[in-house]
Amino acid sequence: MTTSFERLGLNSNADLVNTSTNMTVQTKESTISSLHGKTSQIQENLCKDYYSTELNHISEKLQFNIILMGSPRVGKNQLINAICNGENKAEISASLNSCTKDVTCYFLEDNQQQMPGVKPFRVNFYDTPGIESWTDQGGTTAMRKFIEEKDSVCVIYCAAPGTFADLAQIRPILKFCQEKKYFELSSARICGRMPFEKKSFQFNIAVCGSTCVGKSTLVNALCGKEVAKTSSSLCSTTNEIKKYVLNRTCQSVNEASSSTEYTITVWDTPGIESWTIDNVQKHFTQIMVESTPLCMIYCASPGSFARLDQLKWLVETCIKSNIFCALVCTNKYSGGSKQRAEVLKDFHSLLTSYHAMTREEANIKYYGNVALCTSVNSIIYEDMDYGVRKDVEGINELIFAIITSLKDDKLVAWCYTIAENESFWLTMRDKVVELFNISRPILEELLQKHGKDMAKFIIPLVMNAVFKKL
Ligand SMILES: Nc1nc2c(ncn2[C@@H]2O[C@H](COP(=O)(O)OP(=O)(O)OP(=O)(O)O)[C@@H](O)[C@H]2O)c(=O)[nH]1
Ligand SMILES: [Mg+2]
Repeated sequence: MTTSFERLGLNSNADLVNTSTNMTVQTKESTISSLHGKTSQIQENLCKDYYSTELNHISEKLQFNIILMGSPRVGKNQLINAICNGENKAEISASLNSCTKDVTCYFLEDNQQQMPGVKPFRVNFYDTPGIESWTDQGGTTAMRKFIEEKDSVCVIYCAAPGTFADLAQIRPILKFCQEKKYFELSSARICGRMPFEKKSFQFNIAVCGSTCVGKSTLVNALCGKEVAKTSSSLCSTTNEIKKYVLNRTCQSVNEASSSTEYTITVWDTPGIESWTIDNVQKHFTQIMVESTPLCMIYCASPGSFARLDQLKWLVETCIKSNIFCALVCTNKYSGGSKQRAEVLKDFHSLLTSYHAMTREEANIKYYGNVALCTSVNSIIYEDMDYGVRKDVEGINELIFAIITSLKDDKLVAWCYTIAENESFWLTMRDKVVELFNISRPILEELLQKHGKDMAKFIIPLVMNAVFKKL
């Protein structure tokens, strides 16, 4: 295995100075015992906490990358062989010339600690050429890139007494590793860093718009259950800011007893059309800025009244704070198609002043990863007088569009928000699978086992896919 490291040729013997007193050199014994301890612990925890089928899927791809750095002939290859239980994996040379001219990969499959049904882990050792002979910037930059690319669990720096090492080159790399926590042999890194480092996450979603446009109905349609109270009377149901708290627990894979709590608060707000802009700012600054929602959903229905100055302030505030905006024409059949088109036109012209429209798909206009607008029918629409009946429309598409627009932990929180929406997971399953590149055989197996309760296993698969990309 080779990479594009730039080598300038070896330094002459005259350059050799003893700098080893300033460096930390890990002994073979401590490295070996640390590695064995950690791998078996990780394996045990995975077995306890994960579905076995999913575990198989993960462990198929489960690889630890360890990068060895240091000057030539300081015993990096010897160390690899020692860690690999004395197997002669890495080439050793007695000659003065370094053996390692390019990055070489040696691997160790942990076949000693196999458990029934668990595939062995693979540890890749990347033996890198001595960095003291690289051009200053080229060497450290290439090494940092390589460490990041390999997402290594550990970087071992080797130096032998009496050899030369340029600390000016090493320090930035060690600092980089420290910042990225590469020195930690952390099992959390197997499935990604983010979700398992923190123990609880708080997320918010703000839903706003004028009175009786279908805000609460949309919240229920998105969540797939009745969380918000709705009313068909002329009187407004939501006369104060209401919050619906959804608590989800995600089983952690790195500590048997621990789990990560996701708390998602949906803020269902009263109609704001009669509020002064000062009031809008006062109430929403608290929701928008202090709790930075992962998404702001603004609702307006055809023929309803909405204040564009309020909407403009909301959108602007969100965009500044990196809050995704979904402008939704709710209860789309309640007014004529002309009114519906007008609402969408207003949304479009407002959003284009912040970001150009990037695509239109399934009746959804996207404005980069900043905003979208669409129209939905959250519940069946029936007009007996005219014999009109319309099914629910656009909800699954809206959920999926938000999935494609969010990233990382916000995306996971959104998935948890709509976790109980069976209709979404069933209808949009193939799209979700395709988007996150989820293995179909694994999915089929889980489907057969767990049937309808799909969110329970599809969300961990999504999480796995999301955090692997970090
Ligand atoms: N058919 C149909 N009816 C809807 C839709 N959205 C809302 N409605 C109806 O419109 C009425 C008002 O809906 P709500 O969800 O309570 O509206 P809201 O915006 O939350 O109202 P307030 O909280 O009072 O401001 C209810 O009778 C809903 O059933 C929709 O998409 N389709
Ligand atoms: Mg309401």
